[in-house]
Amino acid sequence: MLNKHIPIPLYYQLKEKLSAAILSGELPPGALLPSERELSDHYSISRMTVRQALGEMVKEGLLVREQGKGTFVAEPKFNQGLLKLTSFSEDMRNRGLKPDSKILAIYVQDATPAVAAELRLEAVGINQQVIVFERVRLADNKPMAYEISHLPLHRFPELEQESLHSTSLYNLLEEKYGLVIRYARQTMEVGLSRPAESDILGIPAGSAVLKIERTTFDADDEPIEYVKSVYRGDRYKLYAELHR
Ligand code: 16G
Repeated sequence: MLNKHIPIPLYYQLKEKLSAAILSGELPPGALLPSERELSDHYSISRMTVRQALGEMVKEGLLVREQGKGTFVAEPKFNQGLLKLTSFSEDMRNRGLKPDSKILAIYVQDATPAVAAELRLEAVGINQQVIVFERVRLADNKPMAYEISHLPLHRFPELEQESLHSTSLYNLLEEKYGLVIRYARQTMEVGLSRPAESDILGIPAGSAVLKIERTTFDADDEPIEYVKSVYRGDRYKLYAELHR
């Protein structure tokens, strides 16, 4: 029960109780919470107080609201390491999840000036076209990220024919094309999902997302991929080990 005789607000006490139940596993990921009315009856507090506690927990990413269905315990976030160059497939397998992709589109187009600069296609005589892969990345069949990869056509003229369903791009480049993927430069920024991205990722429009841009280089220091990704903010947190 909540204690009305101590100077700790009731909504805060309820939050603490629910958070402790989530942490202990008593309320596991995906569990449906009792309704606002049930919680207010059970704890003898107003529905406003319940709403405040749940609202804050939704904002903090501990709970998710699904319209018409109720409030659920959120899936835990993944720690995404910042120091190793890994593929999505490797990341998911390391977490014991099955990686997969849904291909939304594969096409060849002229590189925009920004993409041409990233992939160093500006030199005279180089084919300025890129192969573009638009993929939804899935973990255990749930959407995690949306990626648009651009690869220089002159390096991979046959790549457009490859079936990338359930296949790792990095694996294909390494195994079939004998490429050595050496390092990448990456920026990450916080953003809000656009309506189309929200539909693809199955999240409400305007949700917090992580926007990542990466240029990947081979052993000769040549750029081989420029990717723009939108990662679900409710499933990822960044992790780094810092030394001094
Ligand atoms: C990661 C990379 C992406 C790369 C993909 C390869 C980021 C932001 N993106 O998702 O650039 O194309 O891995 O994954 O990290 P795959 O080998 O499983 O296709």
